[in-house]
This record gives sequence, C-alpha cells and structure tokens, in this order.
Amino acid sequence: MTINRYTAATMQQALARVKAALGPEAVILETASAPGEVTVTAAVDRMPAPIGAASGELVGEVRQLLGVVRELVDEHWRRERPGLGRELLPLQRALLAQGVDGVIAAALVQATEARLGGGAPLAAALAGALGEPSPGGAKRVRLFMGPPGDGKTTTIAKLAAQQQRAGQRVALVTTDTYRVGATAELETYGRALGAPVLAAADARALVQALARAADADLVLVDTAGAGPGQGPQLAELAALAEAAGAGAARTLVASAAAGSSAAAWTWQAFAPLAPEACVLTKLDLAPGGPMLGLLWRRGVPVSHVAAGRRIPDDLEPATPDRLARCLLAA
Ligand SMILES: Nc1nc2c(ncn2[C@@H]2O[C@H](COP(=O)(O)OP(=O)(O)OP(=O)(O)O)[C@@H](O)[C@H]2O)c(=O)[nH]1
Ligand SMILES: [Mg+2]
Repeated sequence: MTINRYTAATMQQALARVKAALGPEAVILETASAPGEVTVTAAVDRMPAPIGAASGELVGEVRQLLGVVRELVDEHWRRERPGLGRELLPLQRALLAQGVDGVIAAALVQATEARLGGGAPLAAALAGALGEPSPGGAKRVRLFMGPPGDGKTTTIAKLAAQQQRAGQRVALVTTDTYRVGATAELETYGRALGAPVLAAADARALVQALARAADADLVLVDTAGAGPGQGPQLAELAALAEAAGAGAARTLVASAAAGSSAAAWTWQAFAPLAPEACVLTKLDLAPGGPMLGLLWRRGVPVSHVAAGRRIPDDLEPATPDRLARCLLAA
C-alpha cells in the first residue's frame, strides 16, 4: 500500500494530483482545508515491486510495515467515515458488519458513490461498480481449485448435472489422490450422471486424461484441497494447472463463510495460480463480503454462486445484482 498527502490551491487540483500520482484506484482517506490550500490524504492498495533476490529480509520487513499501515488505514476508515453521503451509509455499515477489509471497503464505497448520480438506487449503483455479469467460464476444460472443504467436488457435480441436462457431453477428471475416498466420491457422481470419470495422479497423467476426454463438450477437473500452509500441494496444483494448459479455465472455489483474514489467506495461496474466475459457495451460511470484496479488488469475476448442498439446484450463474445483494446484507 502507498499512502501520501497532496496539497494544492483547490480541491480539484489536489484530486488531479492524487490521480496523476496514484492512479484512478486511489482511495481518499481524508481532506483538510486551510486558507488558500487543500490537503488530500490518499492511499492505493499496491505492493511495491520486489527489490531483488538478496533482499528477502528487507522485503519481509517492508511487508510487515505495510501490514501495520494497512491496519491503521482500516482503523481510520472504521472510525471516521470521511465525508460519507447518507445514501452510502447502509453499504458502509454492511461492509463493516461483514468484516470486509477497510481498504477494500473504502474503495468499493468510492466506486459505488461515483455511480450514484442521477438518483440510481444504492443496490443498482453497487451492482454497476461490481461490473458486467461474468461470462461464466466458456472454456471447454475447467480446473477447480481451492481450500479443503470449500465445495469443489460438489460444485463440479452440480455443474456437470446442469450441463448434461442442457444436452452437453460432460467428462470428469479427478486428480485428488490424497484424500481417502476422493476418487470414489467423484466416481459416484459420475455413475449417477452417466458421465465418464478419469483419474490422473500427476501432471503427465492429466495430459493423457484430457486427451482421452477429447470427445466431451465439457471437462471438469477436480483437485485436492490446498491451503496457504501447504507448499508442496500448491506446487503440485501449479504443475497440474500448467499441464492442463492455457485452454483450461482455472476456477477458484471459495467459501462465503470465510472471514476477512481467511479470505486474504486463501487469496494469497491461490493468486500465484492466476485464477480467472471464482465460484463462491456456502452463501446459505454467510453473505461472503470479505471474499467478494477481495475478488472485486483483484479483478477476478465470480462466475457462479452456490447457496446450498443440493445437486444440481443450488448453483446459479452470478450476476452483479445478486453479488450486490450479498454485499448489502448486514
Ligand atoms: N451449506 C453448504 N454446504 C455446501 C455447499 N457446497 C458444498 N457444501 C458442502 O461442503 C462439504 C464439502 O464439500 P466438497 O464438495 O466435498 O468440498 P471440496 O472442496 O471438494 O473438499 P476437499 O475435496 O476435501 O478439498 C460437503 O458436505 C458439501 O455438501 C454450499 O453451497 N452450502
Ligand atoms: Mg473434493
């Protein structure tokens, strides 16, 4: 995070300086006026580029300091609610109640405010800020990854059943050879759906399995759950994603029940794998603000939402309206 003060003769000039220095994503934290000058304090949620391989310790210290600054900004945002319009208060309250990271919440409120003009309702302005509906993963091969137990296999079963109903030929591939019963679980779903299930224990076997599934309209690849502390599993997942190739959509499956720090840990673990979409599960348990805010901030679209365990009914394409309702739930 970069945080700076900008002084100019007028507010317009000060804001122009903020934009020139920090870009359009800058969040205004505070404004102060004195005779003849205006000072704007602004922050942008950007990590500095690594300084070099030899300076790992220094980078660690800088990260620690950035963490402290982030906490201060978060606290400031919670306490002062700088210049917030009345119509935005329900959004701010909901984001705070859900524990959305303060820096992300500030940016989201700011993006929503920019769309409130012309009498648009808050939910519509927020939906506008969240962006266009996600294309929903049009790729033929989709690889699902995420923390243990967040709903990868269930999501695959739901999607497979929905797509088969729509007339597509679906093939399932399991790469989860860790957990006892994981392969059998997918095979059970496959049998119930009449869809072939292929097992691939490593990256090479995955390439072969994908070749064998060449006839299918849709190939859904299940992976073993992995978390931030599981370097070897994450490295293996990276090898699988690499083997699946650029044609495979890497989809993060993440639970809406994750609080702010769990969501941040999940993102930290899976960001290096460059997910291009996310399925947000367990919306029946929590509205998912922390994870949704993070995905929005990092530009990863939510393709589907799941609000229950029923296969296939509890999975639907995500729309900005639906996601806005989640964020506004206090
Ligand atoms: N309440 C609720 N439960 C869900 C949802 N999606 C999945 N589950 C349940 O969460 C549990 C774990 O789901 P799985 O699909 O096995 O999760 P996974 O990510 O494949 O787990 P691992 O393979 O162990 O990493 C199961 O009991 C599912 O029925 C949901 O949207 N809401
Ligand atoms: Mg599973």
